[in-house]
Amino acid sequence: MRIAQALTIAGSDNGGGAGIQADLKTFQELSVYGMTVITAIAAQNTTGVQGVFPISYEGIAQQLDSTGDDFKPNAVKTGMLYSTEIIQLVAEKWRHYEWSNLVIDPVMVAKGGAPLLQQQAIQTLITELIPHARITTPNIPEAELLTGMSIRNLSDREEAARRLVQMGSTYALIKGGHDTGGMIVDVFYDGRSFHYLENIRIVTPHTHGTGCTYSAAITAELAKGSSVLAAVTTARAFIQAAIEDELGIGAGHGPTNHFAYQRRQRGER
Ligand code: PXL
Repeated sequence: MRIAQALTIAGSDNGGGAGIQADLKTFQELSVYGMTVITAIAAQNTTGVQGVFPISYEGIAQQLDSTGDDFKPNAVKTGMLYSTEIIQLVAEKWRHYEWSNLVIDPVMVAKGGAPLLQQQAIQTLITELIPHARITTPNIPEAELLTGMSIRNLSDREEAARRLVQMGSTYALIKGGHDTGGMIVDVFYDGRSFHYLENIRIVTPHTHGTGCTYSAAITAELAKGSSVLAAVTTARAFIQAAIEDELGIGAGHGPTNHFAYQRRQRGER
């Protein structure tokens, strides 16, 4: 049996709830072999980010080459890319190795406000990487920065999704978690029509790594050959379970429960 393989190009979260740690756990839970290219190391816990240490350009370039020269990932996800130079490097290697199924989680700031992408790099993300994306998955604040529009209601979310597709992302997912309602509505756009993924909001502080986990689940499903809508639908159930079955780890914003979805599938809940 040939196992589906996925690569994440992202930052490290020593606390294990976000970044490459969340991605690998999610890939594993969804039966996908995971690989990593680490862009930066964040020092953090559930109370905040204490430091961010970028990996050298050469260090990232060699990780990409070592991966691309031997492995053939079926899907690739990007998380924290940090700088213009790293985004340009990833775009160059993307073309060189002819990878497919790029999932862009346009990570910009950590929950406490620590910057994970330099301000001037947003434009590079738009011009260099988004045109290669199979799907781009911003939350509302990220979608506002990418599109330059303010997003207040559902039709704004639809317009933001249209703009991401105009930028060259084949599909777009605008996540509704930063809205305030009791229902969270994620807007999915395939270039022609919209689909709405609606879920009840779980009131909990334990949402650290939600965006990473959600986009990692999409990447895993794409690696296995799912359609993009099917991948997003499964990933939405994965993240909902991970938020509902909270682990209660740490004194602040704890991680989501990466075990929850498969435990439910096995009837263990
Ligand atoms: O959730 C965004 C994110 C992504 N990647 C890394 C992070 C965080 C948030 O803290 O630390 C490495």
